This record gives sequence, C-alpha cells and structure tokens, in this order.
Amino acid sequence: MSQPAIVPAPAHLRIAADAEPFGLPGAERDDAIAAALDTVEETVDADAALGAEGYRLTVDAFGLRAEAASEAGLFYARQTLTQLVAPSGDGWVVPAVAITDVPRFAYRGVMLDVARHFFPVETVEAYIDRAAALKFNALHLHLSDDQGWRIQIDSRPELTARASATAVGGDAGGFFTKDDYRRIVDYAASRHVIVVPEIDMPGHTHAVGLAYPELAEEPVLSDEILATAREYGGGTPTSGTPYEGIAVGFSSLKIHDEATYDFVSDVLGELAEMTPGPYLHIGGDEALGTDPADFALFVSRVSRMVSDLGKTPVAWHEAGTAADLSPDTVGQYWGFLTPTDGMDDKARAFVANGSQVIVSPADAIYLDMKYADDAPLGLTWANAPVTVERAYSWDPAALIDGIADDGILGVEAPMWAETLRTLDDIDHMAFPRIAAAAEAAWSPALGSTDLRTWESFRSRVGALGPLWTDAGIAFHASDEIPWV
Ligand code: TNX
Repeated sequence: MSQPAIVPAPAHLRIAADAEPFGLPGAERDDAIAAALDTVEETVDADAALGAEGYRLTVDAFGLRAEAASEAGLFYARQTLTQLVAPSGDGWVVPAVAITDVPRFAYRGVMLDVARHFFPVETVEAYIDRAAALKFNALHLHLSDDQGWRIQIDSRPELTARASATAVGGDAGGFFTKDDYRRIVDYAASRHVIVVPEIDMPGHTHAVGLAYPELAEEPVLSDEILATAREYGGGTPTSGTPYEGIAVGFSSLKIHDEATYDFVSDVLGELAEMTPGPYLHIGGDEALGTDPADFALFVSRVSRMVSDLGKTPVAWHEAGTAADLSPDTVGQYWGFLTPTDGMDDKARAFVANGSQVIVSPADAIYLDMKYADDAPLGLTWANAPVTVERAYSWDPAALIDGIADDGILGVEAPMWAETLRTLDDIDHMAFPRIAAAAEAAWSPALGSTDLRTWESFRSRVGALGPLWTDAGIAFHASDEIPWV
C-alpha cells in the first residue's frame, strides 16, 4: 500500500506490507466505517504509558484492536480507524498496521469568528465534527467584536437586545442563547473538545457601545481606518450606529471608569459559570484606540478577574508585556512565521511570567487568508496568498526564539469571518489547510519522521479526499494536492 491516509501523522506507524488487510462488509463507505467502529475491540488500560490522549491501534487480518488510557484516547483511535477504511476491489478494508500515537501538544485548537458573521449552532457543531476528526480538542469562539455581540448575558440584557442583529456587509446577525451555548458545549464535550469563549476587550468593542453607550469611548478614526472604510465599505464607525465594515482598532472601552469593570465582571462571571473548560479568552488584540498605558492597566486587571473566577486567562500576544498581568495568563501569538514589530518579545513575556503560549502564525494558519490572489473568499493582510505548502511547512518550536516545546501549550488555527457566510465557505477556507494545523498541533516535529514531510502530507491528504467528499465537506481542491 502507498501512504495510509492518516492525518495528523501518528507518532509511530508500522505498515505490515505483506499482511492481509481486515475485510469489512458494507456497500457504502459509511457502512464500512460503521462496521469497523462496531468491530474494534477497545481496552482502557490506565497503565499503558499512552498519556491522557494517546492510543494504540493494531489491525491484522483477524481483527481490530484499540487500547488507550482514557476515553479520549479511544476516541482518537476511532478517528484514525475511520480514516483508514479504504476501498478494495468491490468491498472495503482496513490495511494491516500497528500504530502507537500520542499528541505533541496538550492544546490543539480551532477558532471560529461568529461576530463578523454569525453562524448557527448546527454550523458550529459541523465545524466541531470536522475539527475533532483531525484530533483537535479546543474550539475557541470569538463571541464579540465591533460588528456584533453573540452571547446572551442575563445581567446585561441590552447586549443581545441592541447589539446582535447585524453583521459585516449588512448581513443578518444573531446570538447564542444560554441554551444554545450549552448545546455547543455538550456537543463539543462528546467529541473531547472544550469550548474557549472569547470576549474581545478593550478594543473590538463597538457593539458594547450600542448596548451600553456610557462604557465606550468615541471611535478613533485614523487614516488607516478611513482608508479601510473607503476600500471595503461598511461606512465610517459612528457611535450608536451598528458597524458593518471590516476596519479594526477604532473602538475602546473606558479604562478609567469603574462601570467598565462592573460590566466586565458581570460578563465574565456568567461566562465562567456556563463554561466547564478551564480557559476564558479576554482578547486584547489591536487595541489601537486605547492608550498603551491604559491598555496595560486594563488587561492586567481583567486577567486577574479571570483568575479570581477560577479560570485560566488567555489573551492575544499584545497583553504579554503588561505589568501585573495575572502570571497564569496564556498568550496567543498571531504574528508571522518570522516575527515582526516585537511581537516575539510580547510572546516571550508570557513564558517569562511562568505561563505558556498558543501559536497561531497568521501567514501560515490563519484559515481566512486567500489561497490565491484571485480567490473570491478571504483576506490578504498576512502575506496572502497562503498556500497549503506554507500552511504545512513550519514548526511550532522554530517560530519564536527562546520558546521551545515546554513553552508552548499548543497550536490554534483561527477562522475570521469577514468574508464568510456559510458552512461551505468555512469548509472551503479550512480544508485542506486545517489538516496542516492539525499536524503541527498533534504530530512530532516537522522533519523528525518520514511522515512529517510536505511530500508525505500531500499524499496522505490526497488520499482523504473521498472521505471528505462522502462526509459532505466542501474542501478546496487545491492543485498542490494529488487528490485520489
Ligand atoms: C486580525 S490578528 C484580527 C482580526 C481580524 C483578522 C482577519 C487578530 C488577533 N485579530 O480582528 O478578523 O485579522 O484576518
């Protein structure tokens, strides 16, 4: 057999080249997958030295066996098994393999921006399915931005009453009720995925000002913001009017007003209460409408509010150098593969504080970047076009000088939604590049095994095309991939 279609690449794979595969009944792929999942003999063995999420999967002509120390490990064994089901003659088989697999990083995330465009629960669930099948274990929901507030907060009813109805380009908005959010959390949990809710502050808060005008500063209209308004439309940001454009960095909460912290406390308190996962993301990116000293005061105080709620704060890398940041704050690096503008200094500050970073290099795994100059969907600012090869060909430990595996909590691939309206749009931008992010998050270091090469990756992804098609995933059939 050629490359087995396993993505992300497993840590250890032995292919029994001459051995008979395991035959499966079933007319369609789905039937064969169901038969494989029905047949696999699963063992939970806490002593198996497979860590919290690892697994062993053994296939020969006589059977399918999976072993793990946890339900999560067995879940990942089943994802691998699903990928291995292959057509053979007029039936289906699983090739004879022996796999021992453990993830490199504990945090393997995808982010979905439901603020620029709103996506209903069903779409979020579909994205959770896609992510979990690639062994991601965190869904970061970007729940607020200038264009809309997307989560019910009982103590602050004006947020959803006044600041949720609209989206970029005049499209309809929406918000998750607490029941919707719980449905998402439960659905994610059943696939071993945690939800990381983000309220982006103190910038990206124009929508807060629609609901509670007394908390918001007047928009700061720089030349860049006016130019973006001219280029992309959506009007000039104006207090009290919904914002439908895509400029960033003009809004700010009032930093020296206690009412702001009462508001943040109400919002974070309810969010902590409805979120079983350990993280609350406080944003902190692109606060160009906030004075830098005020920004530092704000993120320090708010990070401590999160810690006091018993959660671990996460913030975009800008917050790293703020004095008095809660020391457990995890930083999220969104700079380039080659850091610019001191963004690496900011990332290192989280590690110097004793915490870790999540890496999201924008010119590699911002899934909203255009694939090609003439692509209809996506943005361009992060050195687009971003090819599949660029999304793949980097290693987390080689990104930021002084930050190696022990300083890295994990890898996350953000999907910003300025240009995206449907699940098909999301699929098109995500697939196949999301598979590259999955491999950076789960698999051993780039180049450290035969499988962790671009040539191997292209071939394995190509072999997954039929599975993705049968699963209804509207992937981009990039000509960089030899699709089967
Ligand atoms: C940057 S980088 C943003 C978002 C935009 C995105 C579009 C960062 C943390 N923020 O506000 O949606 O670019 O690609």
